[in-house]
Amino acid sequence: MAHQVKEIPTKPYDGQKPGTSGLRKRVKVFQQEHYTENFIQAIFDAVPPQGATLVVGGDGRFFLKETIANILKIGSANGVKKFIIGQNGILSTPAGSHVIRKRKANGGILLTASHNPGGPDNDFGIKYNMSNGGPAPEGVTNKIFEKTKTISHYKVLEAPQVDVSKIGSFSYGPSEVEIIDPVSDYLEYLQEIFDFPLMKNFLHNSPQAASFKVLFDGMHGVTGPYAKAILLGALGLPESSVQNCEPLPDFGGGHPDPNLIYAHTLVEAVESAHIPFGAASDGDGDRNMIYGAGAFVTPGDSVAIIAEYASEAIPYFKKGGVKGLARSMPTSGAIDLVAKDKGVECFEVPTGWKFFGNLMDAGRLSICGEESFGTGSDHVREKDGVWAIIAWLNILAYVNESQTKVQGGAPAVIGIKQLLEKHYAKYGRNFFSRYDYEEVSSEGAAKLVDKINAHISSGDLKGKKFTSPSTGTEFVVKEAFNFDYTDPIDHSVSKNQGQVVRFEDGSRIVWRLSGTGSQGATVRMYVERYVPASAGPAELQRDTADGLKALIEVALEISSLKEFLGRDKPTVIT
Ligand code: VG1
Ligand code: CO
Repeated sequence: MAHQVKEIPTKPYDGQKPGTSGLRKRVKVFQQEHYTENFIQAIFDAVPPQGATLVVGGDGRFFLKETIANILKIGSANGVKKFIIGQNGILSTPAGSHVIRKRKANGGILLTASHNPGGPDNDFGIKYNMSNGGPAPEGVTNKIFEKTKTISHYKVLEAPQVDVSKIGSFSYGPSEVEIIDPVSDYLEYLQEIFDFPLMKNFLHNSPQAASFKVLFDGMHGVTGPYAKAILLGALGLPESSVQNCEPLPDFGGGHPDPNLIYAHTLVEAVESAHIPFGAASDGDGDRNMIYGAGAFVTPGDSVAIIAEYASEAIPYFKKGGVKGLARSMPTSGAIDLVAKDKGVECFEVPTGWKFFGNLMDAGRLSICGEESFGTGSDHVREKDGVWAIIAWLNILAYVNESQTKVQGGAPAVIGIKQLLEKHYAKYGRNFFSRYDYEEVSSEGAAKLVDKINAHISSGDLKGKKFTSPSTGTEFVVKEAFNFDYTDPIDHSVSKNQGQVVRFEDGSRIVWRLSGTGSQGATVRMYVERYVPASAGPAELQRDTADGLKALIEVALEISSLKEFLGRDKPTVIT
């Protein structure tokens, strides 16, 4: 049967360059005439989809349905053979990655602006993923960007809009469409990865069960249905173990970013009810925060602790082993210490999950993380919030069970706090914090970058001593450089991925411009200070802000940040 395909003339838009994680803009920008259509056609011009199977889904935010309709129209006209779409357009980012891999699709389009707020006045995003389930590497995103600059028309199939609300298959013009349950493939996979019988036993029958309560906060993002299926369904926890688990197009007006500031509903609930295990995830489900009463786990510590216990506690790693570890450059070096202890490789890659994919595909990387509340493994090719949360539950169940075996009777619960303390006592502690200056002027941000670059090229910081005005602590600069990365597998080079100043005592400061902001510029400043285990419990258990105060003062001084950005305080501290 001949299907009607129409060519619509269009003109290029400026600025359709995918950032750290796809194209992210205000909804209003995507709503401009032909704007979204241009970008979708550019994807298909860069990666021709003839005969391809394409997975499509997103985090449920405003403008999702309209975009899915466009992907179907344009994709079908460009030759997509089959679309696999989450029911109602819903697929968490990691579940999308899994569906691509499991069903051997050629790629996928994930519709999310992650942790950025949603709704008509907020953000939307489009990201292309490859057949390995991971975000397209820079070679591909650059090609997409090139296509957006010369686009002159896009193709559409002339057909009525399809209904994505019912599970099942139907044909759409020359293509096939399958609407799938967004949760079931993923749930089944997690049940293979983790020790569900161990967790169930711990949560229901162990001596610690009565006092070990769990609270998960979906922040009205995409993970609500996943968390309910896993925590309430598979693990049999009571309804009271989840909150904010209805996905909403505007995330209930909130900022779906799981950190101490935006996930305050979780923090407050955990503290007021003394809940030992709290967790939250972001809009599209790839980020996570682990927070128990009185104990916040920094993402750098979280991935290090998962790496520490994985091969003992988690069936997936018991079976496959831990091949290597990795972190993004600004992330603290806690995981490096675990890698050293275990004698496995550890990689430092630029910010953005796409940089982990080649290492995983090559069988050299099993567990990795980013300081931005991203943790994951080679089970998929995206970071995975729910995976990280269940990994923690699995590990806590394991250490408590091991302790019960040794001591018998009803030993005290080993909670998040005790596990952190144990880790610090073995490895020392990497105090870490990130300061974000959001939506500052691009001009000011450029001046800040230029100033640090001037220091880097003149070498004038080397050997220079900086003294914190409030504590008197001295820091002597060891080196200052721009972080460039050569991928060990395909040897592609990514330059200028952050400016680093390292000190003699091992502390460091990093500055980077965000690649996910949708407006103006966002400057991120990362500070890290290592305290060895020999410093003793009092030093190791200090409050983060206190442990980093001196270094932050020095970081502000070196960069003249306040002067260039005109901001006295960061927008967010994590
Ligand atoms: C930020 C984080 C980075 C993360 C990216 C996507 O990027 O710093 O670590 O990979 O967001 O996260 P940037 O360029 O703004 O610093 V999310 O949960 O999109 O998908
Ligand atoms: Co996200």
